[in-house]
Amino acid sequence: MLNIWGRMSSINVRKVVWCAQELGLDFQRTEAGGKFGVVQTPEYLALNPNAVVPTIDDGEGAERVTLWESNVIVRYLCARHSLGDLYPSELPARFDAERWMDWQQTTLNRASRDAFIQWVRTPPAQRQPALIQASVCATEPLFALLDAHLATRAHVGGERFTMADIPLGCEAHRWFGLPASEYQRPAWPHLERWYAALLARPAARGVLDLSLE
Ligand SMILES: N[C@@H](CCC(=O)N[C@@H](CS)C(=O)NCC(=O)O)C(=O)O
Repeated sequence: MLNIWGRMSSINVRKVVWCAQELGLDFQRTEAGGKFGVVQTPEYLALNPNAVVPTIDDGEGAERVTLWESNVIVRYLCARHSLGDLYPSELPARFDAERWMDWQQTTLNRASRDAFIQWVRTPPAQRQPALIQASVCATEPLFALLDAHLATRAHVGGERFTMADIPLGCEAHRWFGLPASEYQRPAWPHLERWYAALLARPAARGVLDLSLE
């Protein structure tokens, strides 16, 4: 049984839950992080000394794996359960997927985070418009880049769905879910077509259809 710790309001937990659902895994999720606490307990810190979510525990005996870092967890689950499909076995396809996953974590997420935190998690009176503006200015060209990439392929890694679609799909979910009263995003037709295809995947239910609250 795969154990996942983390609250569904976290983009990083959503990646792991969606991945487990894509793979048809039997899993148990324990609420942790945010209002649920747990992450500062000695038991949790022994699993993840960063005191953040998600964390997983999987397998038994010599096969047992305890992991943190959401994109690494997605890689691990796909490698273990979907080698040659969600986890490409050919090196060019694999590292293309890896590259986009790192780009999500190090570039797109870093740019988009402030707009999300300010518009979704911060009361209006405490918001900092300069932070929002800088985040929007940094993020829109990145989504435009992804839109251009998707103009010539159905999914991030090519024609088929791979592990790379999961972190980027979760990032699109968060940006597309920004309050319409505050933000109108530019038209990104290829990105929107790709995102609609992700939303239609049965395994994305309970993840991409969640509100951001
Ligand atoms: N790079 C880490 C980031 C993990 C992270 O920052 N998680 C946030 C939620 S998205 C967290 O645990 N915040 C503290 C909390 O929820 O208590 C990953 O991808 O797993």
